[in-house]
Amino acid sequence: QMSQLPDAIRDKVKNHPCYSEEAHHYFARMHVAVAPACNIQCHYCNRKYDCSNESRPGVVSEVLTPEEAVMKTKAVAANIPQMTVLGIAGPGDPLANPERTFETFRMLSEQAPDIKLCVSTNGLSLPDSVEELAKHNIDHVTITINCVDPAVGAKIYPWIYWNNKRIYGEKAAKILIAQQQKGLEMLVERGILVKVNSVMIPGVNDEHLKEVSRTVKSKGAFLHNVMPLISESEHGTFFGIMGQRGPEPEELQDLQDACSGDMNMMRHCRQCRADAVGLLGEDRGEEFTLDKIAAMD
Ligand code: CLF
Ligand code: SF4
Repeated sequence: QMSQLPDAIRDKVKNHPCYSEEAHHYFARMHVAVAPACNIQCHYCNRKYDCSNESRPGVVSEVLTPEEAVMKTKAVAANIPQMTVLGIAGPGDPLANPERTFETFRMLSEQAPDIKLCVSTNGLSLPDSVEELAKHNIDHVTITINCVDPAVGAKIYPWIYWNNKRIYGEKAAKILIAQQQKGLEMLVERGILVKVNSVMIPGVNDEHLKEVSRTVKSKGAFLHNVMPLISESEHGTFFGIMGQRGPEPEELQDLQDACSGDMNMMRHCRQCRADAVGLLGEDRGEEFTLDKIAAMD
């Protein structure tokens, strides 16, 4: 599959464990949790936990300053030679914390230029950030797109924070969708690879995600990753809608199969924490807490 890609794209994905299924056996990623704030509310998010854009609800991530994030990245790179990608994926929205996120990227591109930089966002402020992302040579951007129809969106997003105001319902979803699609187009125009993550919520957007897949493909997204809603009662996931379940594994696979006629599907996502370290599915974050890093030198 990889051998069919144009050279320029193959170079961008061959060491990236999320963008290449083959690469994930050999290459590791790490996340630094530098982005605590968010500019929207997803029904499936509890801010006590990491961003469900990318992560499994669990224990709260330790929020790092950009300086601490750089220290941690260097310590991990020195100890895990397979670590090729540094991602910022939460615990809130990276682009809703532009100073912290871009300061981290700026320092890393100077101090550790061999590490690929990756970011995941809900997309609301993506159009305003594209230029800055391109400036830091970020080749991989993930947008979480759960809908292209505001009526569906209103069931997933109770509100967004936009131009210093809180906006609710379909009006909010319409703005979010427009920003996501515009951001996607702007990234593709600049040759930045875009992966789209979608959270499959049975009875809410499951059928609709086929249309999402076709839409993002037609705009040039490289990969589509449909992830299951993690609905564990102890996390009270999908607030406001009691009893919302996640999909069964077969339902998820059927939807991925249905989308795969039109689109490259990612099927090896492990729904990482916002502070995950190591190969996908492996979490070595405990080895690299700030006090352990301080004790290393
Ligand atoms: Fe992290 Fe996301 Fe970059 Fe990967 S994770 S910011 S693209 S480096 Fe990967 Fe983890 Fe799935 Fe994300 S397995 S949750 S898709
Ligand atoms: Fe939570 Fe992420 Fe949604 Fe923000 S974008 S509300 S952090 S799941």
